[in-house]
Amino acid sequence: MLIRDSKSLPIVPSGEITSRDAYLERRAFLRALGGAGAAGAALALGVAGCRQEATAGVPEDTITDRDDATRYNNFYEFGLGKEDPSRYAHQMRTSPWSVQIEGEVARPATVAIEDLLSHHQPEERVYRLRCVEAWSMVIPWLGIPLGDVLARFEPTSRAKFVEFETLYAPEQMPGTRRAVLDWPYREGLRIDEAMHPLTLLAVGMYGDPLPNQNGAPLRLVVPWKYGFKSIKSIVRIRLREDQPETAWNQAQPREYGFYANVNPEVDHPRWSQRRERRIGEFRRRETLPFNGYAEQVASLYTGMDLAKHF
Ligand SMILES: Nc1nc2c(c(=O)[nH]1)N[C@H]1C(S)=C(S)[C@@H](COP(=O)(O)O)O[C@H]1N2
Ligand SMILES: [Mo]
Repeated sequence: MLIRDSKSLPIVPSGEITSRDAYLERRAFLRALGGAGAAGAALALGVAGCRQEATAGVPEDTITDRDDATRYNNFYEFGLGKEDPSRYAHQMRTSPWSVQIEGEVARPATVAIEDLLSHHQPEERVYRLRCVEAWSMVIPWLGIPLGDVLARFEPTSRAKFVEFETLYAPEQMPGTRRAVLDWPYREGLRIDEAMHPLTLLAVGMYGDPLPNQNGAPLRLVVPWKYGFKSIKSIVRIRLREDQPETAWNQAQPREYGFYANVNPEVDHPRWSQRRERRIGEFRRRETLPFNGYAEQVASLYTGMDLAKHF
């Protein structure tokens, strides 16, 4: 299986896995998820796999400080400031939580999150996260390939796209009292993007369950796309024949495309995407095509004009 093969392991090149000791102390959470064995294997592969992928000329990646990843966030349902989510997201009730899976599937269902997760072994994946605002981080996620989850509900032959929806609970989400976006936050993927083995449904990070500000209890992670595609706190997954409307594309269609693949050649109308600021670093980095995952995903877009379908 692709993700168990150290050569294709979707891990960023990293000299030092700085918080490795911290992970080893957090086995209890992994065990609770039923994935102690799998997570152990992923850790070992992660350390070995990193070295092989280091490429000449590209500075090595180091895992972002956990405090940065949990205090510098975008989660507009809790406000526009980077520290608003860590300040206010505790107001979101994440238990009980269920996810509605509907549309073009043979077995639509409303599933409690515990049931959804009980069929899968969470894995650790260290991914770069590149925000469209030109900052980036490197985050060790715990999650399940989205494709494995979708397969259980049996997508029909008409399922060409997947639409996702975040919880919309104004009394718990002070940011939704302003019409910054047309709530609920919605995102979408083409079905082949959704089924791609890099695409993750994350339930944890840094060896712990997801903090609310990072999208507890369940969020999408699509590492080769700008961060706004990685929708947080998901309550609905709808398979569809037609391309869904997405919240950011609806708000600013010229600035936020449906595809949103990380691309140094296509500037945001208001700033360049050629470089990025890695949180915790001083010098800016070159933006990598598909955020460094071109080898794994470029073939999904063969024949497409990526400046037009940005
Ligand atoms: N529901 C929801 N999901 C969201 C957002 C949001 O405002 N609301 N922001 C997105 C953006 S712009 C980014 S960069 C990432 C940030 O994820 P992080 O805070 O875990 O680093 O979440 C994405 N998912
Ligand atoms: Mo973002």
